[in-house]
Amino acid sequence: MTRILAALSAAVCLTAGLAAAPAAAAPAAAEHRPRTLGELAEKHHKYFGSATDNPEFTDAAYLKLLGSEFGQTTPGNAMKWYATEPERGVFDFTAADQVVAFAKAHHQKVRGHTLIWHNQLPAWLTEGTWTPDELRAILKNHIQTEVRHFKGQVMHWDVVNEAFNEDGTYRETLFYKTLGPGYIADALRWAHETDRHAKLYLNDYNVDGIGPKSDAYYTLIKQLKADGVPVEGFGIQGHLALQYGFPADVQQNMQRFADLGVEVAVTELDIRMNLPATPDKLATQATWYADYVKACLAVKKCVGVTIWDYTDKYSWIPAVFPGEGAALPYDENLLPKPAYYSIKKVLGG
Ligand code: 9MR
Repeated sequence: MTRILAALSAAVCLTAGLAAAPAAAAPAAAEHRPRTLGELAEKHHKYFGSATDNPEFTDAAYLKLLGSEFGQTTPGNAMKWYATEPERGVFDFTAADQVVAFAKAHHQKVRGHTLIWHNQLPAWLTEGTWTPDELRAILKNHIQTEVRHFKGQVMHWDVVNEAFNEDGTYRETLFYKTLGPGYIADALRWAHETDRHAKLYLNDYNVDGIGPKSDAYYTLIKQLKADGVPVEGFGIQGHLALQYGFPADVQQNMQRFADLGVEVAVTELDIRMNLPATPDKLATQATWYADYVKACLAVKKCVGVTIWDYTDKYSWIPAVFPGEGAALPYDENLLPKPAYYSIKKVLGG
């Protein structure tokens, strides 16, 4: 059909004495450029993104793909407390600004990660002793200064990261121990006061399916909503491992949060395996990636998927799980793996 139309239009142009080639060639060229994961996801009104980290910014080949293939990015470390407030009251947004500037230059959305987490805190904070009033003031200042700095540039904030244990009890962090569970509602309110447009998320791992940990978030978010606290999203990290099986009920779990009135995002997807990677394992990994993305596509309020960096060259896995790796859709040479093609297919590419 396209060919017939092109031929017809060429004939018409020729008859009219006009140059036919540019008119016919332009749409053909556009049609043949393969769609990126970001563009394909956009057709579903979702984003497909990748985390990144500042040391990778010296790798031109890496940056080229980061900037072209993905519609969203998350700084993997640059927005964490140790990086942004290395001394009490002294803020440094240099690293995070670098990521945000890159995202802006490549028309990418940015997820802000993370305002409160028990890891990667500066020594001045963990080594100090604080009264509840002092810690509350420190927390409020940290949240509001960071949110203000990125106002208008960050679409989501992971306001609190990893607040629960596996059994659904509160994690005994500095914040919980000093302030009690109310620190979560306070943090959400302080962030919302500063940026009314950024969507405020709670984010965790091992909450892919229905179980004690995701139940704890379900109960908490329901209560926060009932209390009028500005929680607007649930972030499912999605750090999976082939040896533990694909989590059950991913779509149903997303849907129950959507039904509570919050949006859902897959925030840190990666699927590791025991090395060496074999064709069989890579094929299973490809199916898992596709199934995970499919679950998000099936839930209207699942707004997008972020992989926790896109290449095995820069994955966090080998350093933390010795003997495991190959977790991302591109290999260490930045070549697409079966998972890349399976994601693309599910997105309609
Ligand atoms: O990708 C991050 C890695 O570079 C850091 O060394 C690590 C420190 O714990 O944190 C990684 O990102 C984590 C994220 O912030 C929260 N969810 C788990 C991620 C993997 O550890």
